[in-house]
Amino acid sequence: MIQTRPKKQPERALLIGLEQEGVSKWDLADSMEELRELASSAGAEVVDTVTQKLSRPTAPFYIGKGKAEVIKDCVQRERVTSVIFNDELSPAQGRNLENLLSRKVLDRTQLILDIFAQRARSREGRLQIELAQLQYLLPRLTRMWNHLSRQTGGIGTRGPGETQLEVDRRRVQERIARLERDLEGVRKVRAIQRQGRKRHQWPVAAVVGYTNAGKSTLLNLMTGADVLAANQLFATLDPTTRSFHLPNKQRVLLTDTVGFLRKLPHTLIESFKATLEEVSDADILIHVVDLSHPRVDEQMEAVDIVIKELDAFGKQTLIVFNKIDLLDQPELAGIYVQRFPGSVAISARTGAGVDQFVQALQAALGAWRLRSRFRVPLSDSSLVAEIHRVGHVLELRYEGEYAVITAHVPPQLEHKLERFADESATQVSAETAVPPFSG
Ligand SMILES: Nc1nc2c(ncn2[C@@H]2O[C@H](COP(=O)(O)OP(=O)(O)OP(=O)(O)O)[C@@H](O)[C@H]2O)c(=O)[nH]1
Ligand SMILES: [Mg+2]
Repeated sequence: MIQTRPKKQPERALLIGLEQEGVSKWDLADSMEELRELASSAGAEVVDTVTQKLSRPTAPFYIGKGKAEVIKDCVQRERVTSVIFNDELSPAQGRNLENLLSRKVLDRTQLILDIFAQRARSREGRLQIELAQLQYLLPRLTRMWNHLSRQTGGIGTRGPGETQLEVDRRRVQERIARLERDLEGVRKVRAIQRQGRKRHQWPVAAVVGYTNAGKSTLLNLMTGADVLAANQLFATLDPTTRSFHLPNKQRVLLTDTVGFLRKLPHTLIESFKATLEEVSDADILIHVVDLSHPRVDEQMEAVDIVIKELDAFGKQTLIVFNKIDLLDQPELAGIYVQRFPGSVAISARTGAGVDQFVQALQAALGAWRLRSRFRVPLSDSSLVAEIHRVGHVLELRYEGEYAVITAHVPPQLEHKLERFADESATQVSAETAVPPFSG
């Protein structure tokens, strides 16, 4: 990445986490490790980590009052410039902690937002991140206002201050509305672009996965693209689409997009709708997994959760276990491939296993080459919605009480739709079977 800003002294960060009831020591250690990675991805230097065992966060300070005092000492001794908490803080907790510690207080959400803000390059990315930041800020404006009133001194400033707060709040709300309008425009443009791709009938595969799993590296390897691939979290923010040909000459579009993370802030997913629609609208998902990561199962689960949130669950998915060149126990690859039938194990760095990946993708897309026609009663709206969600609709007509849909659908949906197959469907697919995709 090109460093556009002058080099500053790195922030000295102290990380704080809670070991809560129902959360194992392991989970805490993991998420603290992830917080550390997030902090260094944001450019901070982690000075120390403090954890506390509590049944639940306290209302005023998140941690216990006594612990907060201990942290205050540590902050001064270690010349800490920012204190980062492992969960989202309430507006009141943030305010109290800042008052007590006299340092910048951040939570996990703000840290992630900050990394996104640093990475955003495109106009779309910037609009999305600004929206997420303002939505985070809005309920916390009082905290900012308290800072100001302290600086300008107490008596007499209260009335005008409050008015100012109202003005600020309205401004932020107006800006949010403006950003939402602009992003709606972006969504429309993206939808038109996708429509264009559909006309070509090239299947679209969205590369999804936990951040740092190797999605961009795989895209670069397959398509010769030049997407930044780096050992940092959220290296990719903007979706990039490139095409390549399978051995059978079929052309496939691969879309690389933003990585997922456990506890990904909801405001962020909401704001990144325009970008993430590339995922919900894809024909097939390629789920890239870093098999060398010690918490591989949890990462896969986190990705599934985000996929559900994006309403893309149930789409045909090809699981790709990556980074097999880094495995201490090489037999792990075989174990995982067996556990997830249809998956493949590769190294996007060395190219090992990539032939199998290509074969698996070709096989998975083979089913897409048959188009079928279905007559679905309009009363069965959930089925019509499902065809749209997991299929690739080429044509939609209404005939009385029926929707007549011509679509490519994955095998599992084809079974479900058997009884709705149009009389002439077999003939249709034989006559107008999609010619080999050509580029
Ligand atoms: N050893 C090894 N390293 C890999 C492999 N694939 C990717 N990497 C490295 O892993 C790091 C992350 O790769 P990326 O391709 O940027 O990962 P990503 O999934 O696009 O990550 P984000 O865009 O940040 O979500 C980079 O340093 C890659 O060089 C692999 O198969 N083996
Ligand atoms: Mg990437």
